[in-house]
Amino acid sequence: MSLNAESTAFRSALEVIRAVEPRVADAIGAELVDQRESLKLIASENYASPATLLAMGNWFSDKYAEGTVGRRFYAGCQNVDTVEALAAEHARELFGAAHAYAQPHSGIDANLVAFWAILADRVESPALKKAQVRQVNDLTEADWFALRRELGNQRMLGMSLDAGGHLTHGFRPNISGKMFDQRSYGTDPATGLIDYDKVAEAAREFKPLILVAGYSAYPRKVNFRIMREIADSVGATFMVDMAHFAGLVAGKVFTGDFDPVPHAHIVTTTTHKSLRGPRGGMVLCGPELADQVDRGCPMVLGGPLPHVMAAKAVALAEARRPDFADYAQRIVDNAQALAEGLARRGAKLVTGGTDNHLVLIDVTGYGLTGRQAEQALLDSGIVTNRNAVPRDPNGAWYTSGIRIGTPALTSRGLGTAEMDQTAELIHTVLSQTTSGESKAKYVLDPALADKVSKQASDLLAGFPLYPAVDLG
Ligand code: DSN
Repeated sequence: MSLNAESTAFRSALEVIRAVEPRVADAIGAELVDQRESLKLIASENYASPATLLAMGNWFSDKYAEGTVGRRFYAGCQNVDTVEALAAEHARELFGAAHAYAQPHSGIDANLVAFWAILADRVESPALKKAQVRQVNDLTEADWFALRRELGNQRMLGMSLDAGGHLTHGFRPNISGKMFDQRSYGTDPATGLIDYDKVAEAAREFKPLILVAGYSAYPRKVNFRIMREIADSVGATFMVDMAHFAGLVAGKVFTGDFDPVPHAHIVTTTTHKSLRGPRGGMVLCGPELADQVDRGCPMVLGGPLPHVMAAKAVALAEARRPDFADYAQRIVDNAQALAEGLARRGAKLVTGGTDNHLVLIDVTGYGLTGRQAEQALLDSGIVTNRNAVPRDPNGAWYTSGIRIGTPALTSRGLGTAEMDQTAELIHTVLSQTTSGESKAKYVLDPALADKVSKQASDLLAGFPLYPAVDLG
């Protein structure tokens, strides 16, 4: 797409919106300004391409398409079939998966599809077979009652939240914690790394139906070959949630033992983090679970979003291009440069560094809580999020960590030299901030915050965001 065409497309869209509700057009414009001017270091965010963004804003949004490609509960889905099939084809080719399901609206939805596919395969199907019926409606009341109890009485082993695991991996505030009897594996207190012997021990004791690997705040690689061996040793289904690092898998930075696709029975992801697509989710699996996964809608998902699946197809096509591998490698190079820059200046990092896209700073080294540090950085034009660190003394709300990630700034073109400058800005703010009278209060000289904001925006000026888009 030429720069002129992009500019015209976005400007025209805003004019059309402005004619109906100008405040929405203004908010969209203001969001672009904010994203242009701040150092976006939230590890789960990115900047989707203009083609991906534009694929979402159209009449596909108007179409109902429950079911799957070629097997819908609504008529007239031929064009939805085209984009859903394209998204799945690109995903299969990109990740080397036998089957791909492009409908989940988010990561939690993708995980719910996976959990219920596993439960259907491991619990429901054997019960139907035993009762010699084809489907649940044919069960007697007594058998149905027994099956419901059995479905609700299964075990999951996943990474603990404070070690970097995700809420949807069986934690009580999330539906997964209400569905499963969950136990967690953590990280080694000395190294901060996953101790696979301890995971194996927990699996032997707990005998989970599902072993989950994947994280949202663990700055290291996971050996999925070893995790699969552990799952096999106890008869568990091995599920990987690669939402955070899907872009690194797609870009072949994570290969061999560190690529989850050949090792897991089922893999879930979001499409908008390091993969740089539209907001949404996806499930990959082998042929054994494919039929159950395809029942995701209407099993746990509402009607598919064809406009988002169109955008997934576009973004996955982009990720199949050779330059995406270069992008993925630069994400990790940048994260390592940022980690080294911070550590050199005295920051305390969980595990001492990173080999993926994220860095976790333990801000107790600066005498701050995560909440204080997050706000002080935000005042200074640096957008991050607070995050628990292993065995966090400040709990999940205030926390003791700041999670930073490089997918977005790498998309914008910043490199390792700029990461060192970014480390300097972060260290300057954190070392000049002091704790206030509560875990949320802090003291930072506003003149310093303004100075750093200006330095951040000067740093970004050389890397224009959506350069074609001139909102006037
Ligand atoms: N919200 C995502 C993240 O920030 O990691 C995961 O749910």
